[in-house]
Amino acid sequence: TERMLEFSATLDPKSTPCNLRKKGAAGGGAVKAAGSGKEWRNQPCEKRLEYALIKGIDEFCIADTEECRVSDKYKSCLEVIEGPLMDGMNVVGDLFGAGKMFLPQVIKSARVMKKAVGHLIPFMDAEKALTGSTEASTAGTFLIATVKGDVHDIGKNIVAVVLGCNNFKVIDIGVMCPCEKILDAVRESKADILGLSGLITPSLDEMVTVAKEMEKAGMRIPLLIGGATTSKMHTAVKLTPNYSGGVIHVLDASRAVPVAQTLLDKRKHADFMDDINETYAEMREEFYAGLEDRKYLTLQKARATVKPVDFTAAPNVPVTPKFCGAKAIEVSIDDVLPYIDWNPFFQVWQLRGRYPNRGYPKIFNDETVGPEAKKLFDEANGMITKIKQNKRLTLKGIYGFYPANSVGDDIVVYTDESRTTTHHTFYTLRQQAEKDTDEPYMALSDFIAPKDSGVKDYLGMFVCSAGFGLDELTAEFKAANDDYSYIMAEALADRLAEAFAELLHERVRKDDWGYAKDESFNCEDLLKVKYQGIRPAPGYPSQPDHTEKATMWDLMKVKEEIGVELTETFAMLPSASVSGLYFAGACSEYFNVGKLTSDQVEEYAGRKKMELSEVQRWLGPNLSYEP
Ligand code: B12
Repeated sequence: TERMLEFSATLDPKSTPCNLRKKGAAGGGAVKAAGSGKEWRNQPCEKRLEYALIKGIDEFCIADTEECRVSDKYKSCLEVIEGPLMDGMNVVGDLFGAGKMFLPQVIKSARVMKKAVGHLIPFMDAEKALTGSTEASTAGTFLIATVKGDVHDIGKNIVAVVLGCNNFKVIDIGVMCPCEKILDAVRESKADILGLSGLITPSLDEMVTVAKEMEKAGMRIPLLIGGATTSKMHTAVKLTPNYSGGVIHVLDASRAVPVAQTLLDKRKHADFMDDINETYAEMREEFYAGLEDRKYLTLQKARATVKPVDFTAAPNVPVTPKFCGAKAIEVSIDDVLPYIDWNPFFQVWQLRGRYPNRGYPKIFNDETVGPEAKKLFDEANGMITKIKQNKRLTLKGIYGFYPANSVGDDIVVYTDESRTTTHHTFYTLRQQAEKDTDEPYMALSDFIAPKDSGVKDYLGMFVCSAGFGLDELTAEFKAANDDYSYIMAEALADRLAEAFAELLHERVRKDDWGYAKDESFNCEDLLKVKYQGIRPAPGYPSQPDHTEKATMWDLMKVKEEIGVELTETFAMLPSASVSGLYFAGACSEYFNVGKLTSDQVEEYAGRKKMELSEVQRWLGPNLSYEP
């Protein structure tokens, strides 16, 4: 109950007890609506609430809750919550667990629940004054946080709502949480479980810090790990050995519930943890055996595999961009709409079509998820229209081109066309894991003409954000207890940021850099990367080092020009932002740097003039060895 009270603390003032009815008076929720699709309104109020919770209909929930409250059946508001409302939510939880309800529906159910509970709060306060406590049982207290430096919110929010629907008291302490803040919050809230979330790789290391500190502090509560960058392997290898209270990696929101329930069930906890620990121990063995088995080329040998590109002959002759330096731009939502890739949007909502209806738009034909996917898509477009009309989001970006050449595995950027003074240097990493083929072992620098070739080449870069205005928008949804719209707005801003990057890249190819003036691809082709050139992002597989973003920020004065900032672990704020480098050459392609050996890491640290230990920390997931 406390959880719901907190959920509803900021509820719309409409639900103050101004239209208080006398006990026993009719609630007025039922209507004569035969044949109107509202026959469910003729059922008793408990059944109506259950129906509304399952269907996510919030239209009548306050009237129906009020009817329960004033009926003689319930002695207190608490009984209404623990009775009909929790009963309805239990059905929702069961249906979701059984795969019969989908995530968007569950999040709408949570919205109904919050509104209903929010209506009861003022009455509960009055009851509390009379009778003392309004404490009720919960499934347990779950504290959730995104670790220091990371701005990941959406996955964390989804997990929080789904756990809330299953009667957990969820305390969400937000994003960018330093270790001390997390530990203090655990102590203060007497949390039963701690959940950590992270989107980018530096967060993996931060999670290790939290695990170690929990151990030092003698904590015993289970630690749940989730978020796109996390994995079962990382949890098994890096986290479990550092915390003896139990660490479990959880793949998605639906799995978070049974895991949390099992952990808090005294009869099941020990067996469950034994099982997890056994699996993770096996994984650790596999991991360390793999480290020994894998073969790598020395950096020197890897470099020797590179076949020189003739940058003086077609199609590799560099094209001179229209300008050098950086330009800030603003685009409209209408500009980017045609470039949206809707597939990750459906992934956020855990809606997956089955073959042959896998991706968008075929997902709408899927027998199981099709109708829900279509409804979600329509609602997403409805929200986009409102965001446009009310000018709620601003899309700001910056992009630039610079005279550049490669020098070994580095890319030097010159102050001007005279190419005499180095302005900045980008450092790239080369593949070393042995291949079965005679393919070269690539580094991004291979795609830029070497300095000693005398060829004038260029490097481009960009930062795109669709997150300006998002915090204000989501704060309004949060205040209205509308998690569905909150998560929807975040998911859409992410889509707009990526669509912006796609649009800008096309403009760059066709116009500003103009190396593919006659290109003519539809959106599907663009998303399949049929065009010439690449835009690898620091953090993506061909450049796993997030610190390289700092060079882009410095060169283009990103923060000063458009206001996108970097956190201490190089996440971007606002969170709905993407950044990357542009390589124009026909020879450029995406690849995965993969694992690196110490010879390269040591050399890389020397080139970057960084402490080896620091470089090893940033490149943690890419090390083929234990530092
Ligand atoms: C969509 C996406 C984006 C979006 C939005 C990201 C966001 N805010 O969530 C945008 C386009 C903005 C983006 C940007 C970037 N991204 Co991105 N992105 C993705 C992508 C494709 C999907 C992530 C996603 O949103 N999934 C849907 C959400 C709902 O799922 P989720 O976060 O995983 O959460 C679920 C579970 O993990 C779990 N969960 C989450 N937290 C918790 C916590 C607990 C306690 C529990 C129990 C469970 C749990 O439940 C959630 C719900 O089911 C992934 C690749 C992938 N397939 O995962 C890359 C990925 C996460 N991105 C990555 C990177 C590098 C970036 C950028 C740094 C790239 C760049 N230079 O521009 C930026 C960083 C943004 C920033 N602000 O700093 C990397 C991160 C790894 C790394 N190397 O650091 C990934 C893994 C891609 C890759 N393979 O390299 N990205």
